[in-house]
Amino acid sequence: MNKNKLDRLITERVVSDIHLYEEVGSTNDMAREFAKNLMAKGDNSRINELFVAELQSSGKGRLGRNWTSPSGTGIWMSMVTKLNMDGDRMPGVTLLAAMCVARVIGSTAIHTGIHNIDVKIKWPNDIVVNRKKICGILTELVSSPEGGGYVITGIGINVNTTHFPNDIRNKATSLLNESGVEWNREGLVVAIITMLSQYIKRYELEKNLDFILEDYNSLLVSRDQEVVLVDTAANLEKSERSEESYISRGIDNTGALLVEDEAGEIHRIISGEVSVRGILGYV
Ligand code: BT5
Repeated sequence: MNKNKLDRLITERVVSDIHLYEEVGSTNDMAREFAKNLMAKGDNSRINELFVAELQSSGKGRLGRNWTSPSGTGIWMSMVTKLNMDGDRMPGVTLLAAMCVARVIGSTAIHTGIHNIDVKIKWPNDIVVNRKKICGILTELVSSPEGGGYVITGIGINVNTTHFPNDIRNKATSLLNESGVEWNREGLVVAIITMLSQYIKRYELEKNLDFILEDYNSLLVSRDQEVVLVDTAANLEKSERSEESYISRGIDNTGALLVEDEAGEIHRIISGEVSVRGILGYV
């Protein structure tokens, strides 16, 4: 990744600094250490700081799962943002990040004349293209005992990746695989981080997700379709699916997913409690 092409983020004051690494364990862990150090020093001045790596040797998903992050082909990045809201609003940041990634991929495709990219959000933290996973988001909170703290927004995007390990080959894809052309990683980083920092500021002010609701729901995969709920605490590959199916009705302004049961009753699913699957598989 060419740092000069990311510098616009600094000159336009979107982020205060960018840390670019050839190899790290996990950019979320780097960002977390950084946030902890800031808190230990009592330094409240920095707002956004970005950590980007070419390769992650132990990229993380949720609940201890792995994130495959091969060298030079993807975007593996984490943004540290000073928390100016209650920690319990943090799951909303995951949805904002998903929205930004989906919108930026969609608009980049249009501007470059690529028409075979159908980008959707799989609530709460996946972006899928042509029904396969192209991006995952891992948001973490570093809170201080005195209140306040930092949000770490980790974003992993398979951009120009051509090979995936066997265990994810059927459900993972990349922008190159789907479009047949290489994508510019720096351009995507600049556009996503610029949009995300604007969205986070607006979320802090408005304290709810009304401002993205319609747009988000229009991008939601399986909307108005049948879904089943899977216990995330169990191993997803082995877990039993619930017998009952629901109709996905989109998110509300807190970020919860609304699902309708057979009796027409609406249930709110809070991010992290369950995984939502289409009736035929991953999407
Ligand atoms: C996620 O978790 O999807 C969150 C991934 C976040 C990755 C970013 S990269 C920058 C930052 N630093 C980190 O260490 N992490 C963040 P989850 O919903 O739990 O999905 C994990 C599952 O996705 C795995 O169990 C695999 O099945 C699948 N998977 C792993 N690597 C993948 C990849 N490169 N592409 C698509 N699917 C993948």
